[in-house]
Amino acid sequence: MAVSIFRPSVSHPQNSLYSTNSPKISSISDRKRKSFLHCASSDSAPPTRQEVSLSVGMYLIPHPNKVEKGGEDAFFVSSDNGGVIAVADGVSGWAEKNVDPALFSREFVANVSSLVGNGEVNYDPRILIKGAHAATSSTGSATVIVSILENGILKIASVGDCGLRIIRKGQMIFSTFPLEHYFDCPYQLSSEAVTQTYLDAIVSTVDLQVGDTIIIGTDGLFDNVFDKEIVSVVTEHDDVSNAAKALADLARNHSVDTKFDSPFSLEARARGFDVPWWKKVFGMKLTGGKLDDITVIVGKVKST
Ligand SMILES: [Mn+2]
Repeated sequence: MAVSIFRPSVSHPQNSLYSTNSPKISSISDRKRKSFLHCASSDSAPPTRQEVSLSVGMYLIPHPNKVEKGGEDAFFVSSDNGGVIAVADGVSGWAEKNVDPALFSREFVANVSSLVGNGEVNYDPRILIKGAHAATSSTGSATVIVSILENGILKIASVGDCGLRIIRKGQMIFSTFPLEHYFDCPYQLSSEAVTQTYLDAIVSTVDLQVGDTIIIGTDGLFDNVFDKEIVSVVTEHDDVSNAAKALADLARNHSVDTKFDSPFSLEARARGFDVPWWKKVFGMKLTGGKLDDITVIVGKVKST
């Protein structure tokens, strides 16, 4: 098992997925409050928001067959510009065309890191996706999610089935929902003209409160772990790094458990996929988790 951390400061973006034995914690400051207040219109009082920051823990467990290359998920966590988190999941089908699915996701995430702080992005996660997609020259495709923290507000843009959850006082108060063409074929950004763009991103904004916990992950997490399990794991672990590891470990355990009735198998049956009729006669049904790369990022909202 390895923790892979994308470090944006290195100069060769495609080789910048590093492994380490200890999850990294970084503090993200929401530093743009002054300019926000400055820009507020004078005839309405600016909202008095508490200045907040995030403590972030992260954990990645590659697919068992992709451990050596570090999997095909990629992520970026920034301490610049009020906090940017980006996760991309390289679409594995490209391997059938002799294309490494990790190239597109890693380059996309490296391009997000280069664009952070660019004035044109202007705290808009959709524009950040647009720029990073345009700058990505690798062949391939990826599902992506980008969140930007500004003035206590989390702005989220998602293309495909990466996800984000927010837990407040033991309750899940926000969840993204996946977009897909058909079962197991998510919306995705790609090197081909026919697929989705930033215009297809689902955009949300959430007013954060101190104490909120944000969970961002790839489908390797959400296909294998139910929301109610996410709530209980997060509630049990105060430390964000421990929470990220515990969620990733749970997702891995479920992904290799052929008896576990996972979110993925429930969804598959709901879409009409199941064991043959003669197995149903014996009370059998399609179960099991989904083997995949598992990326989990947990952020806890703190007052600065
Ligand atoms: Mn995946």
